[in-house]
Amino acid sequence: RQRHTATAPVPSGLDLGSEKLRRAVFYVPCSEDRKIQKSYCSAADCIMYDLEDGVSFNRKDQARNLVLNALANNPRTTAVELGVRINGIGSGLEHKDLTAVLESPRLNVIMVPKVEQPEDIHMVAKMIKESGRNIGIIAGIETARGIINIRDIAQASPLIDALLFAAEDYCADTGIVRTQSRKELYYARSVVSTTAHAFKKQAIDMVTMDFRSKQTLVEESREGAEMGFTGKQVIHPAQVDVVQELFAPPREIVEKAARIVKGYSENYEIGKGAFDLDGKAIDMPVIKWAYRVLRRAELAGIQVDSL
Ligand code: 1VU
Repeated sequence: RQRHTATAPVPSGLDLGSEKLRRAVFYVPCSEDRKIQKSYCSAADCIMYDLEDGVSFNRKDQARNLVLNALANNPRTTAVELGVRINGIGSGLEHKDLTAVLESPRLNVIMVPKVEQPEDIHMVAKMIKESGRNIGIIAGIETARGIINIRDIAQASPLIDALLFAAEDYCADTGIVRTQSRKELYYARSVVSTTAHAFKKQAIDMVTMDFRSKQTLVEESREGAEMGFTGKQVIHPAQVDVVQELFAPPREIVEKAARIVKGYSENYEIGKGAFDLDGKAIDMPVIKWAYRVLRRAELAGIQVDSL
């Protein structure tokens, strides 16, 4: 893989080390052995074994047993992140879920659903710390209360590495009626994306529930990426590749970013901070954006040949 060879220093204040590949977060209901088997060949960046809403209430104990096998038997070792969505805080199941899944050496991340206040995270973070393990937390923002408390939730623990928005639960909580335009969700989605970036977390967008429609998936994925989300939840194997492609920077954007970084390097040599590229002014914010695009492209395995 070629890397850029700019002699100019990477612009200050740019934390590219926190960038991480987590484009598709793929829910696998842990009460269904066939789906667990299917997850073993998934190329999703993050497989999220589900103990919560994908599992009916009378299968919770069975799912808790199956999740340990699923984690142990998933044959992909380093290339995939393995997570578990536990039942919500206050459900009466969360403690049992956590105690069970923290036994697994394969667990990388825990998703806490329907987080409404920082205290919901504190108990999970405490149990992770006591286990002595290096496990991240994804905080699910799924209610109006979660939205208004999101700033405190994001700071509840350094273990939180992503905020996630769930549209269906948000509508269930508020009575909002979904429309094809998705305009009724823009505010909440923007709050989640903006807050995540403010605290250097990832932002994971809603599920496309119309899972047989590729067109809807493409539209929603493009829109989510444009709104600053770094990834998206998926519920069906056919959604994974589409989402992973659309949450990696497109080739033309990568090429443009590469030319900007190259131009930055050349102009740095002659002492120019701003320069003209194809009639567009390029200055420091654009250069920082270009570095971020190249880092994401590198993580997604996209070759940058023009450098
Ligand atoms: O070809 P096979 O029969 O071996 O496999 C089927 C099917 O079992 C498998 N598959 C999955 N495998 C793993 N994880 C999945 N999530 C998953 N979904 C399907 O793929 C093969 C083809 O499936 P299909 O096209 O025949 O689809 P089904 O009718 O079997 O399943 C459709 C649903 C929507 C029921 C299924 O995809 C599913 O259960 N998805 C997960 C739903 C879920 O987890 N919901 C909660 C999370 S979302 C949320 O909380 C926010 C609203």
